[in-house]
Amino acid sequence: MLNGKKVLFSGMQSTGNLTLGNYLGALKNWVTLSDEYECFYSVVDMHSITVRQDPAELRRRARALLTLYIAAGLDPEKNCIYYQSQVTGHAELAWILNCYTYMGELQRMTQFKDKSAKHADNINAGLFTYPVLMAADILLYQADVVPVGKDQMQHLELTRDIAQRFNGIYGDVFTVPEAYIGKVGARIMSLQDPSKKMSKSDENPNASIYLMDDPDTIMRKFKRAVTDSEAAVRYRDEQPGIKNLIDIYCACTGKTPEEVEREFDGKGYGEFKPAVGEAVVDVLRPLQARVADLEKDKAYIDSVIKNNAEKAQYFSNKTLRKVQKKVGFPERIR
Ligand code: ATP
Ligand code: LTN
Repeated sequence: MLNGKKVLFSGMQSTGNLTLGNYLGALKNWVTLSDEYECFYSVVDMHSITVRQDPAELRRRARALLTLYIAAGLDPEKNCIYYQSQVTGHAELAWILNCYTYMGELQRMTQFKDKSAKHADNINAGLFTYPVLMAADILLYQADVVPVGKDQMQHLELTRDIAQRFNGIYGDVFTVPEAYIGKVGARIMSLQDPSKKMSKSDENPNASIYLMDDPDTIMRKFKRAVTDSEAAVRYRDEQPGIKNLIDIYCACTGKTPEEVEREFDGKGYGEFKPAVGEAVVDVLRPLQARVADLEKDKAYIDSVIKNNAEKAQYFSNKTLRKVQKKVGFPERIR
């Protein structure tokens, strides 16, 4: 508990440009959750370097992501929005937790297996201990809840195991976090292959709507979206492409799938696809405008970065000092 509220931690990597999936499946929910919880939302740039990055590009993207958090509606006075790399406790706690995590546990992580296959020329130790750094992120702030996608559940389970193991040895040091899984329907699929999720690392740019895409690009991508030959706007598993478009339309308009089926009853995809495109444009237009405004105010963003890094450092130090004492490091004299 912090200021009478439960603590929430989540983070996103600044690799690639954010997609509509990241927004509807994560960022939009973060904004809703920010009233109820004391929130820490990090740009996890230390995780990003587990795969090779261009330095200038990484810095630019990290700032763009932080700006987007604010543009999406996260008030940086109420939510701690900060760069992971600017708070020293993440690396320090990760080291300690490394010594309480078994090789076998990390070897079982499916993301490690997937990423090693994808980056066979760079299977570095950071990629292997990625989940330990993630555990440190969460445990540093004594987070009660962690909103994550299904793909991160295995990492969250490991975080809980590490926390319980540590608490078992040293007493109640860490809060054991719970996953917060968003509503169903928040999983947005690729526009080119509806059996895969929309992902910012997809090589085909037509598969994803990027949050900064202009209206013409958005309309074009929806027109080209892979559907089927049924020619009926029905919400069913046999029509995964259309089902995905209905999910997107619902997420952007607040309508239910039944309402959408009724609205487009007897109408073809030629009418439905542009309607989905327009609904998305209507959601992204104000978001893009806020990003543009924020980008003009460099001093404001700089002050958010500085103040929140200090705030995160302050809270994380409390946990870190406790942990350092428990494991037997000498007390710091200042
Ligand atoms: P990458 O392609 O780099 O693996 P990604 O686009 O799959 O990235 P992540 O960085 O893994 O996204 O995830 C950031 C957040 O966005 C997570 O909370 C994840 O659950 C959510 N998310 C990612 N893709 C989707 C999607 N298609 N639908 C809903 N939520 C998503
Ligand atoms: N691994 C996560 C990003 C991430 C995270 C976290 C999410 C890093 N640390 C802590 C929640 C809590 C991802 O790739 N989506």
